[in-house]
Amino acid sequence: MLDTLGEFEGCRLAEAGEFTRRAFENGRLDLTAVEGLGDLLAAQTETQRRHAIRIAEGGLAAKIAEWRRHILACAAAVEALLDFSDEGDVEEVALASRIAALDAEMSRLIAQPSSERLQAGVEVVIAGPPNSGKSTLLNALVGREAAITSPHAGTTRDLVQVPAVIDGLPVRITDSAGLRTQDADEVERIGIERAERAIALADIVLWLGDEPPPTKAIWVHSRADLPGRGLQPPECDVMVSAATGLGLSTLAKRIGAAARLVVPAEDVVALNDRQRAEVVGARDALRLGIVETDPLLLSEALRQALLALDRLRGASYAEEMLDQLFSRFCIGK
Ligand SMILES: Nc1nc2c(ncn2[C@@H]2O[C@H](COP(=O)(O)OP(=O)(O)OP(=O)(O)O)[C@@H](O)[C@H]2O)c(=O)[nH]1
Ligand SMILES: [Mg+2]
Repeated sequence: MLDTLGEFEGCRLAEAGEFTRRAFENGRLDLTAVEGLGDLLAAQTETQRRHAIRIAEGGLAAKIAEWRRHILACAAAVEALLDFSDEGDVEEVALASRIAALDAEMSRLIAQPSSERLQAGVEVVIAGPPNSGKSTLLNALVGREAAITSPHAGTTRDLVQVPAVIDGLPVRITDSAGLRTQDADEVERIGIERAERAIALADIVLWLGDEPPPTKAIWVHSRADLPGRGLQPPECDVMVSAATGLGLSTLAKRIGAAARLVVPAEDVVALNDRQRAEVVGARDALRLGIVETDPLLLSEALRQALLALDRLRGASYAEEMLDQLFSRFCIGK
């Protein structure tokens, strides 16, 4: 059917994201809504979907419109100051508090983790001494035999990384070589170095040792079905048995709670890195402006803030940036 249609003059397949691009170029969607739509198409978890929808439906666009309204009002007040400078005092106070409120709101958004954190997933590393049941726990958490397990200490050497969804959140779980200083051969020692690097970079460490964890971690008392291990030591956070499933759902909740601190909060508009850079630019311009005593310089600072917001909403943009953005879309979307 497509071949036949293609024989008509002027008839061709739509390009990736072409309909959305038209909507954008005709001013029906702003750039942030388009980015949100792109994230929505790529969303794999409920949390990603909710954040993407908020942006796609104009959550950020509405904020930008409000910020622009305030900045334009300030700019008008500054123009008035310039024209009638002898009666300025009252106006200046109102300006300062208005700009401080904008600064506070932008800073709140900037302080949130970026939405890229939601796409990459929260880094969870399983660590501990050899044979503590790390690989078995990984397999239990992801529901498949992702890593080799055996009674032989030193089984895992490479990092085994598995994307998963825990408690509705995207995570990447990494199983690592058991940490030990003695009896490790050369390959295992390389594995231990990798494990240590992974632990240092992790958002959340699950520590399966009987000794205290070397870093901040969720301390897991593992293999709780084995004789003599059926009681949770007071210093441990959770007791699990990968063999029987005991405690796995409690552990998942603990991981979820820790992961929620790393990703943007549920009820905020999460900025991506591009959006954050422009909001930072706008806020910093406002901050510079507010300390200016010369209304001309303040007026220029407000103009710079507006330009940053224009880049943010895509009123000015680079063609290559659009090509890159729309290449993520499916054909015809
Ligand atoms: N009964 C019982 N055995 C377990 C449990 N978890 C792991 N094991 C056993 O303990 C042994 C070691 O498990 P692994 O998961 O390979 O341990 P590991 O920490 O990954 O070990 P390395 O990769 O060598 O560092 C295996 O024989 C597992 O079957 C558990 O919850 N209950
Ligand atoms: Mg292992």
